[in-house]
Amino acid sequence: MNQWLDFSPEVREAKEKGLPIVALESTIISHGMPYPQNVETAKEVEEIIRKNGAVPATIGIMDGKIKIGLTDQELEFFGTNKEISKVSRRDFPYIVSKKKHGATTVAATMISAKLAGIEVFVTGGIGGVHREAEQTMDISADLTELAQTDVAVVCAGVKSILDIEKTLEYLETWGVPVVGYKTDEFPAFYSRTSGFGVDYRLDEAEQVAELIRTKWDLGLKGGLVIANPVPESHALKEDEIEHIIQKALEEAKSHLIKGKSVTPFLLGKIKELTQGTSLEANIALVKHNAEVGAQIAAALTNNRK
Ligand code: PSU
Ligand code: MN
Repeated sequence: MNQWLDFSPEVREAKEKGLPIVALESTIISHGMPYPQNVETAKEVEEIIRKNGAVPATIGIMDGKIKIGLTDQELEFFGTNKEISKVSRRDFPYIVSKKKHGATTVAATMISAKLAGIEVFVTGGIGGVHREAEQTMDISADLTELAQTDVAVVCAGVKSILDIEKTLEYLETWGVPVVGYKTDEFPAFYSRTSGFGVDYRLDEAEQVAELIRTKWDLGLKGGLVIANPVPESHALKEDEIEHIIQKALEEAKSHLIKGKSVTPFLLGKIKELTQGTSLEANIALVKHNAEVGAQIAAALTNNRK
């Protein structure tokens, strides 16, 4: 298996010493945020993870190698190269066998983290069931990955470009626990609320670690969603963002956007229409997730000893 993986020296050392490690995705860098904020945020998020007692491992594919841990120079590469494709489970074997570069989505980062023996993964938002999925069948491969791959994903919920209710139904069907971290409500990325509850609320990283360990000890395969709301100081008004999302969805429809382009198109439109504020919220919530994810990873490591 290791022939595919290329560990950075920092992550390799952490593995040898049994230190807590947190995986990070590269699609958020290559396709989720503009330059230079994408690279700045990626570096700051890594620092936050280190400060909170874990080792960051940003994951991406370079020349067909699955890189577990990227140097600052490699982060810069993912943040500036326009040719890097978005890689989900479906795309993974092609990109690796052709020795190409690829930015890993939540699904592909989970696959890589599992191969590398990393249990906790921090991101901004996960993919989900799209609005009107009953017609388009557009359901993110992130959800089927959560159903089968043993990685806990810390996120700020899902953007309401998606159908949040259907996304939660899908996760229930596939047995993926949705935990609210210090919240009773499932957060909607830019806002702390969505109108939908979580399955279980937990208020301590140790409790989350215990739940994760118990799930896997019971032989219940698959991931978990740990939903951590955007900090109050950076939350956007729900009706404002809904208006913008409506507009983005209409444009996607009129441009006949399909398949893996849908999410990047919508993210790009939202960015364009909200200018600074949505990007600031995005950066703040990822940093907050990094703090919580590092604490959960540290608690999980203690839990195993
Ligand atoms: N949602 C966000 N920001 C993101 C993504 C989703 O709020 O950057 C990215 C993640 O990498 C996620 C992917 O895994 O989009 C989902 O794409 P799709 O809907 O095509 O599965
Ligand atoms: Mn899709």
